[in-house]
Amino acid sequence: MGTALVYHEDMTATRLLWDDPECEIERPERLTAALDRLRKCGLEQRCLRLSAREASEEELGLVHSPEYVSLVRETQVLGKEELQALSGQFDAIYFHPSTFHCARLAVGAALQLLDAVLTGEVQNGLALVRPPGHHSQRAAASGFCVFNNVAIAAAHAKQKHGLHRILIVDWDVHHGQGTQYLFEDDPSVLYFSWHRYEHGRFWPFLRESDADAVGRGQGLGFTVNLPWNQVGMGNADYVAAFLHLLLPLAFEFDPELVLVSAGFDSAIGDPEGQMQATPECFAHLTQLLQVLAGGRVCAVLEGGYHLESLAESVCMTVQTLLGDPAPPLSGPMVPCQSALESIQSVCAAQAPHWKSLQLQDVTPVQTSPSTHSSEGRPPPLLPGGPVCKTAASALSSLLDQPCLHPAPPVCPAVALTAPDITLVLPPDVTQQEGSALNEETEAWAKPHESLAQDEALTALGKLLYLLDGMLDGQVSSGIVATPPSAAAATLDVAIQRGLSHGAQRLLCVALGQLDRPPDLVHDGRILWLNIRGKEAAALSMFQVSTPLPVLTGGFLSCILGLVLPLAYGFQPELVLVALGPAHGLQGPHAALLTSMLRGPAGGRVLALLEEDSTPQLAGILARVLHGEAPPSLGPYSVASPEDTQALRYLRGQLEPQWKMLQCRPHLEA
Ligand code: X5A
Ligand code: ZN
Repeated sequence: MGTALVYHEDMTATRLLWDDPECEIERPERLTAALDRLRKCGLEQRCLRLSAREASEEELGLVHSPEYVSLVRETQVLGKEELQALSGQFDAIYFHPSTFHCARLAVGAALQLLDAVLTGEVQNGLALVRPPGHHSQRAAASGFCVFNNVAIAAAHAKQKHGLHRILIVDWDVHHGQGTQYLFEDDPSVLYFSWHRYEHGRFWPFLRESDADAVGRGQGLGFTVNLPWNQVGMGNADYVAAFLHLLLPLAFEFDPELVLVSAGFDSAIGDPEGQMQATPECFAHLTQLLQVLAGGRVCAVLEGGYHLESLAESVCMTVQTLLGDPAPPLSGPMVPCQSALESIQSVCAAQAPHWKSLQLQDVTPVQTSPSTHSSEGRPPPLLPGGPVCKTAASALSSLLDQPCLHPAPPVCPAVALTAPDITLVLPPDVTQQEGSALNEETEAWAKPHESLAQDEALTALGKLLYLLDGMLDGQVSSGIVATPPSAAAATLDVAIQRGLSHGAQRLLCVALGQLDRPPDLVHDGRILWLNIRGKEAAALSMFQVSTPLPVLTGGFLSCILGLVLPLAYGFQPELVLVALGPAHGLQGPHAALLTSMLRGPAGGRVLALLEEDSTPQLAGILARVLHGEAPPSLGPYSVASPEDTQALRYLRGQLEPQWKMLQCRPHLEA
């Protein structure tokens, strides 16, 4: 399951033939710059290259009026003066004799991408197109857009593929008012757009771009506008908007497909957007969307006018679609007040329509919540015998698959350290017997009774070898099976090794009965997060414990509202995620958590699970660490009042120190 890249050179033909300072930024070099950079980075070669076809007039008719299609068709034979006169009838538009051809290729490219994804030929992909589409309306061109490429793709997905729930994420810096108008009463298309707004003082100057435009009729709540009222929004603002707003809605919506109106004028350097988000941020946005819809993500280029920034951001997007880990985000992860005000106003406007938002209207709760018993939880996963054999075969079949995309130089490794089998990738790591324990390591292991046996020590040696490989950058991620009684001890030794190796920030996410090792340093190098089914407590900003939510809704708000904001705020070099005794997680939930924890640490995630976990669990974790999409969680169920209360309490406690937890501005601001 690869990544498609859809393109046609003819789309470089359309260009501005007269003087117009507003339109001159939409140039052919936008496409060539992006494509050249994809080639230079070796990314184009890893994709399935598809040559764009022209959309048929019937396909254009899915969203445009016959009269408008005729009008555009007739521009093919007009002279320059006539083209200019006609262009003047629209807002920020130029026509060229090749416009009709190019615009039909742009739509055709989006449709080809969609068909390739929905027939299962590829997992995801990008269509590199001009002209862009999201400002285009039923009977009007606007903002460089002639036909609405993404809207036609959505209509086609409904009509030809029978889809019922399509999410459109418009991360272009302009409001895709065209797309909004086309679906505003349609509950089968959830349209999310953030955009430079400045209280209505930025193009296209529309009242209906504001947060209170939420759709109409049956479509109430299925239009989501996040207006940015200041320029300079950066990585923290974008990630916060995804974690606190878009993703809760998206999981509740449970889309079958994600379409991205992928404009890169929202990136740093762009003259239109004036924003600050770095190209890496688009890797993170992409990765955050890949956990939806079984990973079926179709990105279609919209704006992006700074050639360098555009090219780099396109590469980040494609690299992530290919499954590579996203590079860590730079800069302080602190959303600005204006961003928080915007996010808060959207939450307020949308809360009547979405259960997932009703819960998170956080009023800091300072009183201690009631303790939570673990009664009523699902039983732990059935013992499925040795984890290793099935995981090994899952992995080797993974490797045998004809790969459209040769893996990047740094691949995941898997060390399953049960006595009967060891499987470690890549091969140069396989040969190793694991590190011999040195004096230092033996001293760490000694106090732990559970590590007294040879087998446990051998397993430990392999884990430590893998850990070193990750810290040295030879391996990106891994899985280790620990002897059942030795999970806590193994985790303890792993942390010590990480620290002695010089790690400055280590995030431990411990699920189930795993206590924080007693002698651990308290100097901010370890962020310890225990999700286990007892009470909610923040002993310090680096030591947090929360009940294990039972229902999908509670699990999601825990991940999106607590774990990921902390992880993104901490910016760890490495994440240890340990599934300890009685972790109680279903495979899809464990896969989602593991997959999302790849984000904050540049993909460096080491998963520890007990040897007697189900084999399916190891296989599923191996696949997500390899960059595959986690399986869908299925229909949304609302969080329990206890889970909501615990989360509110913790957020109230931790928000002053961890700014990424905020989803509304300080009251005094
Ligand atoms: C697709 C896109 C921008 C139009 C700006 C007009 N259009 N001032 O980014
Ligand atoms: Zn734009």
